Amino acid sequence: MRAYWVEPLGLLQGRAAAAAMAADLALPLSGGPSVFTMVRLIGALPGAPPPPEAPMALADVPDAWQDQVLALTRPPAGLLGGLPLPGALGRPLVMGIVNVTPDSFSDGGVHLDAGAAVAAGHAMLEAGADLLDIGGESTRPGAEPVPAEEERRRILPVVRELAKAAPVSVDTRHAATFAAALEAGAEILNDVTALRHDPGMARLAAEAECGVVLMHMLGTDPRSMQAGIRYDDVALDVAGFLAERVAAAEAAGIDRARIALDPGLGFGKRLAENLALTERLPLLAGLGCPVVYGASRKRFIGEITGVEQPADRVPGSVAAAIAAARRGAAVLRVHDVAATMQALRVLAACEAGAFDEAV
Ligand code: HH2
Repeated sequence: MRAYWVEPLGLLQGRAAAAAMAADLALPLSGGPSVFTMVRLIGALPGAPPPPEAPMALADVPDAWQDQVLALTRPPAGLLGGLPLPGALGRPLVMGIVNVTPDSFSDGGVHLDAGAAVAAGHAMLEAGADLLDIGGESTRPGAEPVPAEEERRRILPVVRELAKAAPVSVDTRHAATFAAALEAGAEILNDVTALRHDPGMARLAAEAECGVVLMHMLGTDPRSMQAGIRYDDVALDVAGFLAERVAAAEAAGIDRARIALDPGLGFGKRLAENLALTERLPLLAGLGCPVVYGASRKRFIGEITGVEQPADRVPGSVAAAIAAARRGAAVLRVHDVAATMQALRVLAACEAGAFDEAV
């Protein structure tokens, strides 16, 4: 497990970010648009004395840590094989969720029919989605596994149609499903087990040269992931896990420029862990890969607000997405594309103090 981290703090956006950069008080987080003005040094560099524990201004960072700080500023080598990074676009990409399942926690049964799923995907693209994530197996806490054959039956016609219109990722743990999805036009693998469930998955993804989302989850089984939750420090533990999964993916031949990382909200996390991971999202910038963030309609939004029905959690979900956007997320995985796009556009205009149609 990695023994040292630099946590970016004091983030700014828009005109405030530009002013702090001009005054040499800030550095871009993963190439921007957010910048950071302070850091917390965590752990110990090999051969160097332990750093002060308190957050410090960038000017006070000891020489031995400068390289680690610089690593936070570089844009990742790529986003899932060719999609634009937030530094270039001025906002994160929006990934619309199309669950072709009877039992997903928030939209189960809504798009079970292929025609309805395809129509939902097109509506999300109309509303501004940059890519679509298609899944045929619910991974909500306690969900029963779906045979890979049934999963394929559900998603393939949907992938085939929607891949004609937009980049499509497939939310699956099964290599056989993903192999068929690639043939149907999918370009990105979204594996909630970070290539740990199916031994054939890493090789398949390497050979396909596709984008790969590696997500943190406790264990690999949604039936048991919420049992016995324990972390030393959830943000560092999740970052350490993701660092190991990037190394494993690279060892299997997957190019780092194709990898994105996701803290996996709700996958072996309670309210406190979900909030800590959101608030400390900038820590993941040190891993050098873009970050995917998915809070949409999840239980912790209901726990904060008292809203029972997942479909009624749109405003809370948008607030979480905006919090992640300000903390450097490159992709927001959402059910409610129109609401998220509206919020991102208004956020960009308010922070710039001006309206730029391109954002
Ligand atoms: N969350 C869910 C499923 N897949 N993939 C990534 N990368 N990140 C996530 O946060 C994530 C995910 C769970 O949400 P949903 O797809 O809406 O529900 P279900 O698993 O019940 O289909």
